[in-house]
Amino acid sequence: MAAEFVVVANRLPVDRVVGADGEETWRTSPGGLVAALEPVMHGVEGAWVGWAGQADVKLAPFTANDIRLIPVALSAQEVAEYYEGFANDTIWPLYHDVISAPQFHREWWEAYRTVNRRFATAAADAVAPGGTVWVHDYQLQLVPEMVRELRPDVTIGYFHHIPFPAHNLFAQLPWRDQVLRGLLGADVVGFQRAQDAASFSAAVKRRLRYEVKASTVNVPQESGSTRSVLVKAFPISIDTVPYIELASRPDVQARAAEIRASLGNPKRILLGVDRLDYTKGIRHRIKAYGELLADGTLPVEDATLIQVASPSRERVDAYVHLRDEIELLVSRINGDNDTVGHSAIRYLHQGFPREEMVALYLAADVMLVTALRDGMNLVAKEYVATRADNRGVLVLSEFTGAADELRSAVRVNPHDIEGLKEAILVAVEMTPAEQGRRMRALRRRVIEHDVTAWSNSFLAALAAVRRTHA
Ligand code: GDG
Repeated sequence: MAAEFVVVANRLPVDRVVGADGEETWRTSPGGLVAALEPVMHGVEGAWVGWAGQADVKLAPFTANDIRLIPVALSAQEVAEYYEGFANDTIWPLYHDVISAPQFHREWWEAYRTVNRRFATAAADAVAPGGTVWVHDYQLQLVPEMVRELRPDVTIGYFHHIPFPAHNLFAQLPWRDQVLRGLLGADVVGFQRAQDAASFSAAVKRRLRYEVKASTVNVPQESGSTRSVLVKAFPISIDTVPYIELASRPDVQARAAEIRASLGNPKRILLGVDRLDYTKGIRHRIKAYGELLADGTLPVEDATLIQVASPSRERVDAYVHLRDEIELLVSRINGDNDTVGHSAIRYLHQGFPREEMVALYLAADVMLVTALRDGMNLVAKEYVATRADNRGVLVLSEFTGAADELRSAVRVNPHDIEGLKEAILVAVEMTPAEQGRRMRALRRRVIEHDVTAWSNSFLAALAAVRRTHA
C-alpha cells in the first residue's frame, strides 16, 4: 500500500523488546518526533523508513502502534563506516564547529552514499504518487536529491537537527558540493536557527553559485528553468504535555523530595543532563563548579551537582577519551572537596526512565546547559516545562538553538570559565521573585511553541509547495 506521507530518519521510532518467553515485540520509543508526527501519520496513510538499530538484521515491513514501519538493513561494516564513521566522526564534529577534529575517510564517504541510496530507494518505493517525503537529519543529507531523481512527482522536506557550520569550516569537507546538492533536492530545507539557514545559503552561493533571494534558493534545472527551494529556520520543541503531567504526579514529586533528602537536603541542587558528548560543555561546567568549591565561594555542604551523562557513541574514539577526561575531573573534584557525609558531584553515567528525569528536574534549583554548540537542546525546554511552580533557574549557553527563544534564561559563554562561575553564582543566589519573573516568561514560550507547533509550521511550508506543484 503506497503511503501519502513518508518519514525518513536514521532510526525507526521503535525499540525491540524481548519478552520472558523469548518472543520479540516492538515498543514505540517515546521521542518528541514520534509524538509530533503521530497525528499526521495516523491522519493519512503514513510510513516511517529507518534502521532498526541492530546490524545484519533484515526485517520485513511491519506495523507497530498503527505506524507502518519500513526497516532499512545495515551491515556491521556499514554501521561502522556510515554511522559511527561518516555521520558521527566526520559530519558531527565538523558541523559542531570542529570542537573535536573531524576524520575524513573516502571509504566512509562511499558507505554514506551507499546507505543514503538505500534509504532513498525505500522511501521512493513507499510513497504514493504526488505524496510527501520528510527526511530527517545529518545522517541522510543525500537522500533528498536521490528521492527526487527516483520520484520527481513527490514533495520533499528535509529538517536538519544539528547546527550548519560557517562556510570556512564547512569548506573543509572534501565532498562539500555533493552534500549541498543532496540537500537542495528538497523543496523545503529546515534548520534550527536563522543562523544555520544563513550559513547554508551562504555555502550554496559561494560553492555552487546558485542565486539566493531572501529565503529562496533558485536551483538551475536541465530545462534551463529554475526550481525554488525554501531555506528557513523552524526551531524544534518538545511535547510539553507528558512533562507537565509527570511533574504534577504525586509519586514523581515524592521522588524529587527523596532525591533531595538522599543528598542531605543541600541548600542548592544543580543539575546537568546530557548525552556524554563533547559538544555539551560538560567539562567546562564541572571545571567552573569545581573552582567555586575550591575558592570557598560555594561551600560544599550547601551545594550538590548532579550530572547525568547518558552513555553515547561508545565505539567512537573521541567519546572514549571524553569519558576518561570527565571521570578524572569528577573524581579529583570529589576527592578534594567531599566530606564523609557529603559529595560535591553525583555523577551518573547511566540512562534513566523519563519519570526519573522529571523527578531530577523537579529536584534541581539550577539547570546547567553549557553546550559549546547545540542545534537546539531539548533538555533546557524540558526543565522549563516541568517547573509549574515558576521556581528554578535555567543557565543557558548562548551557543544553543534554545538561546534564541529562551531569552529570560541566565545566558553564558561556556568558554569563559570566570563568566560561567559568575552565572552559576547568580543562579544559586537568585531571589524567588526574580526566578518567578524569568520562569514565567520561559514557560510561556515553551508551552506556546511546542513540538506540534513546530511540525505544523514545517508541514504548512511543505503543503504550500505541494499546492504550487498541483
Ligand atoms: C539532537 C541535537 C536537538 C538524555 N538522557 C536521557 C534522556 N535524554 C533525553 C533528553 C532529551 C534528549 O534525550 C536529548 O535531546 P537534546 O536536544 O538535549 O540533545 P541531542 O541528543 O544532542 O539531540 C539537539 C535535538 O537533536 C532535537 O532536534 O535539540 O541540538 O544535538 O529529550 O531528555 N532521556 C531519558 N533518559 C536519559 O538518561 N529518558
